[in-house]
Amino acid sequence: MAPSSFSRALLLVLALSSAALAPGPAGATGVFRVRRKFPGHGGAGEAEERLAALRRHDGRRHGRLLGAADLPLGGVGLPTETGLYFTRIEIGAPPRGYYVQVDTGSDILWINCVRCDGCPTRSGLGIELTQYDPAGSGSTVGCGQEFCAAANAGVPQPCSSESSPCQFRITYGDGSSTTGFYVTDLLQYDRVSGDGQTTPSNATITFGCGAQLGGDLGSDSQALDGILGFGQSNSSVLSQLAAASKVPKIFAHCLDTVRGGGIFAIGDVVQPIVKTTPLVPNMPHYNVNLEGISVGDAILQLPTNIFDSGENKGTIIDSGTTLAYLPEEVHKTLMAAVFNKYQDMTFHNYQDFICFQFSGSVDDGFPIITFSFEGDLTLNVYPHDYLFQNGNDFYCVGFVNGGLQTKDGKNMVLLGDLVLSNKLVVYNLENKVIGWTDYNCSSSIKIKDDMTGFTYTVDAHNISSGWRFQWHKSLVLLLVTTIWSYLMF
Ligand SMILES: *[C@@H]1O[C@H](CO)[C@@H](O)[C@H](O)[C@H]1NC(C)=O
Ligand SMILES: *[C@@H]1O[C@H](CO)[C@@H](O)[C@H](O)[C@H]1NC(C)=O
Ligand SMILES: *[C@@H]1O[C@H](CO)[C@@H](O)[C@H](O)[C@H]1NC(C)=O
Ligand SMILES: CC(=O)N[C@H]1CO[C@H](CO)[C@@H](O)[C@@H]1O
Repeated sequence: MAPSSFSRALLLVLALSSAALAPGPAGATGVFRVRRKFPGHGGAGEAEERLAALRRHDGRRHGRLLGAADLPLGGVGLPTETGLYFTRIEIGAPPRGYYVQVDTGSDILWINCVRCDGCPTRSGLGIELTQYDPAGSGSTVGCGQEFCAAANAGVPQPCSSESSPCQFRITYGDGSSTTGFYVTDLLQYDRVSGDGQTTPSNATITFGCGAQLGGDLGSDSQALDGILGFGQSNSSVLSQLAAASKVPKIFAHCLDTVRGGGIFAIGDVVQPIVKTTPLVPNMPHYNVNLEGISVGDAILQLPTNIFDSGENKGTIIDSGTTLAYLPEEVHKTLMAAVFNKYQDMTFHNYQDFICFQFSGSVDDGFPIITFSFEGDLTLNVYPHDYLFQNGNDFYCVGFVNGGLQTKDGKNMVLLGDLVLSNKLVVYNLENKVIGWTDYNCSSSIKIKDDMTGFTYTVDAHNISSGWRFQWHKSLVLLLVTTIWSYLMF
């Protein structure tokens, strides 16, 4: 199992430079749960051309009798709680259930497999972990199969025998990783079939079977059975369901920090209607063009082109990341504006977060931050969202100083759950736009079912009940992150 050659990896360096602040907050109560996986991808060029061809193929398919799917959500995306959102999927015949993180920042679905080396057996999230057995109804994908080439982003890899397993490897910068091979099996999902109702439905999908887990991914505190990538590549579950004419390439999430869980649905959302902004084309992630930031009524004075990060254009929208990451200059200017009224405030540096004592309502004491995007779309971030409470009258700022440094040394903005929560976010890959609106994530949305022409409500779920946060476990993944896939044989 020696690695052969790696595909060109986009190395993303998180510069974690926090101001020198007074240490030792009195009110702090524990270790924050922050997940920051953000994987990069192979180079553009060839890989993108291949993916573009696959997308054109998807666009040509006819007979649009597409249904909708409902994915029950659990978790709370706050650093003081689970720090992530997950869903439960069923795989195999007969089906077994697996808990997987929902992540719009990566592409493939992978789950831990039986006899997996280093995989967790218990989870601090209070869920029961299950390891997948490919010897059941699954079949191994050979490295000669088209899926393997597409999943490896078109980087030519030697393949000694057509039937040698198609390998995958995802590595995170803190040394955590998952390695394994692709298998094909039956996915059971809930097709939306009435108001608040679903019917079991199935589709054959290809996903990663994790054979070896290294580093913090295997630690108990935030352990899940795997990760369900909702990226736009041809290898994502969404693309596979769309290619099988099961669903349109449209999905939406509403991540609830008030009650936990929320809404995650695949299908054509008709209520609420959201304003949208175009996706930056040919990007491996969901990138949009950020044009400016306002604090209260004042527009932040920032250097022109600060949000134009060269080769990797735009701002990344990523549900698999807990916080929001800003380039140093943006962070500095933003913090100065937010705390403008409080010149005498004493700050504490707690696990690289800026924290402070405050009594009263933060919504009354602090301004709303508004991000403005191409096409007149705005994103309001309220004080109760960007200032998270960590003990009595003690708050920390969820904006992290240090963007994602790309190969060409430019910093990118990454917006995670901190700013995406309590909003309905719609990813319409058919129209290549993304949009959102403030929303009550404990309520419901309406989705049009092309199969019947009817419009159905999809309700919020919360599969985290019974779960209680355990403070003693530590997992802070605020490090260099990189990913690559390659063939091993
Ligand atoms: C998959 O779905 C088909 C048709 O919807 C159904 O006939 C079949 O029994 C399902 N298979 C399993 C294993 O659930
Ligand atoms: C959100 O929706 C839920 C369910 O409909 C309702 O109980 C709750 O009061 C709503 N919250 C707000 C703030 O309107
Ligand atoms: C969701 O789960 C959390 C954690 O178990 C629980 O506190 C909350 O009451 C649940 N919310 C609903 C609406 O069931
Ligand atoms: C996983 C998957 O659906 N792969 C598909 C990507 O697109 C090509 C070409 O259209 C299909 O042949 C693959 O099956």
